[in-house]
Amino acid sequence: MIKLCGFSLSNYYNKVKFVLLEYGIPFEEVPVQTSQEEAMLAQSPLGKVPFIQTEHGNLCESQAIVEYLHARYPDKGIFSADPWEAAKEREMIAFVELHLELVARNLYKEAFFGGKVTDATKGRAEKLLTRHIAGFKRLAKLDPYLCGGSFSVADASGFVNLPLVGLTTQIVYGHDFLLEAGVDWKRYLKTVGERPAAQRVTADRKAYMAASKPA
Ligand SMILES: N[C@@H](CCC(=O)N[C@@H](CS)C(=O)NCC(=O)O)C(=O)O
Repeated sequence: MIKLCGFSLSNYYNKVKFVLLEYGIPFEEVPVQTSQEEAMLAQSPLGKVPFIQTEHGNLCESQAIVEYLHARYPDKGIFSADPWEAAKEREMIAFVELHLELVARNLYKEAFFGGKVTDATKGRAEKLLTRHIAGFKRLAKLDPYLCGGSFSVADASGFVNLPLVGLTTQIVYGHDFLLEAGVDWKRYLKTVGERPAAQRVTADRKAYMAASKPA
């Protein structure tokens, strides 16, 4: 059975977990923290989560994992059968992760971890996010799902990543760039959040946060 390694606060861990749950693929969770220790680097080359353990060995990078699951379980229909639809789902995932989340990530230190980022970092992230969110808005259907009227694998990524972008900009700049641009991620979250897979991901994330709070 596939072992999913990481922790329930990680957005990329939760993306893969969402996919495993949503498409009914059996898996086991193995709690692993990020680290730069040799033992961890031997498992995941950058010490990042998630990674999976399989009978073939380990695999990291959430999108590579999702692609592997799609190829290994072709009957599950993780990506659409139609090549165009499937390509649009991949495009959407790339947009959310590379152009939105990865840019916002430069600000997490200040948004969530009690640190500070430089004004230069803030300025650069603001410029990029403004441009990228406008592009995302041109692409995303949000009626109600990212790629249109039906849930797709892109929503596993949207569900875990869009709130981070909204919350980060709200905390760091005092306004939510997504909401301001007319991307109603809160409504989107409600819609996707009705799915049992999303509910499990959210419940586990909350439990993890509660357990990590100092007494
Ligand atoms: N591109 C990677 C990103 C994974 C990632 O950044 N994971 C974070 C946790 S959400 C991590 O391991 N951070 C620790 C580090 O960067 O050293 C993926 O899609 O899996």
